[in-house]
Amino acid sequence: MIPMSFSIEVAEAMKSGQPLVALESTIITHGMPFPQNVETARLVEAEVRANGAVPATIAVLDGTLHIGLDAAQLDSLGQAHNVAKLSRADIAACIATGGTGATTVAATMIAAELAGISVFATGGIGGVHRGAETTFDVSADLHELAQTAVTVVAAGAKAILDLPKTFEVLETLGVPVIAYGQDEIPAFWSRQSGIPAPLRMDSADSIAKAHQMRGLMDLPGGQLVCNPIPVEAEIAAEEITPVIEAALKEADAQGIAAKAVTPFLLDRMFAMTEGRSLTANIALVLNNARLASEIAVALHNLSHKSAK
Ligand code: PSU
Ligand code: MN
Repeated sequence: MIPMSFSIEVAEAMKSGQPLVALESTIITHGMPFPQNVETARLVEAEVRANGAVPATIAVLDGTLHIGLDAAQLDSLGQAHNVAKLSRADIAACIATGGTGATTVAATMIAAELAGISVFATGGIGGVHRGAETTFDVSADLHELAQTAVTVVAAGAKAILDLPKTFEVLETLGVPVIAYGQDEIPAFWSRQSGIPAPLRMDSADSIAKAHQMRGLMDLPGGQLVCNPIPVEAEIAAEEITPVIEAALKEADAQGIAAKAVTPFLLDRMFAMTEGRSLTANIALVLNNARLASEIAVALHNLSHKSAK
């Protein structure tokens, strides 16, 4: 048996058949500094509730896979040091050996599917890193989207990545990439990437129907919904690009590799923008939580209709 534990709120929601939205924990432990990380996690959960769904923040604590964290668990995770960053490769080993770890997009998708949760909100997914032609650094998030049936709402892939290569790989893997309400894929801190979106949808209902159709057709894998950051929180591409380039240069000079790359870059961007990158990151996560909740509610209504 998988040691799994459901928070009281999540257990109640499952019993009474309410829509749920999964949330990841790597953004808490490796994506934002304390105390903004814990504050943001709470705001995101509140945003999900305000939009008619129930939040399930996912993490591995002392060998148990938690679906939903209580206030004390969230607080201690947000302040803990040396928490593992778990992806598909290491989540089982962490549980089996009694470890503690935060779940990335890939690991959160795995846990959400195990728990029967179909919709997940995050900030930005991992992808193909710049220079991947020599480092081979491609996030496991991409392959997870190709095999696990969860709809992931993000503000695109993090702009520290090679975005054209990231979306090429998603196309190769057969992952539907849906821009919400615009024709271009958004670029995390900025609304535009210059990359045309393969699919565009303007309502949560359409996204829910597409999710349901993939299930009916037995197509494995999920969907990536790219929700642009709200206009008022955006950092224009001209402004953020030099900052990204400076952060990348530092990472290179210091020989930062593998799992450390994304947290290092986010942390340097935070320092170099005097916190603006973080303010934008918080705004986009909240915006994604809202859309994910609407999709979860729409999917819930669809499955009830088809059951009748
Ligand atoms: N989104 C954010 N901040 C983050 C992440 C996403 O706004 O820190 C995390 C996610 O957990 C994602 C991970 O899965 O970064 C990608 O890491 P890597 O590039 O090492 O695969
Ligand atoms: Mn990587």
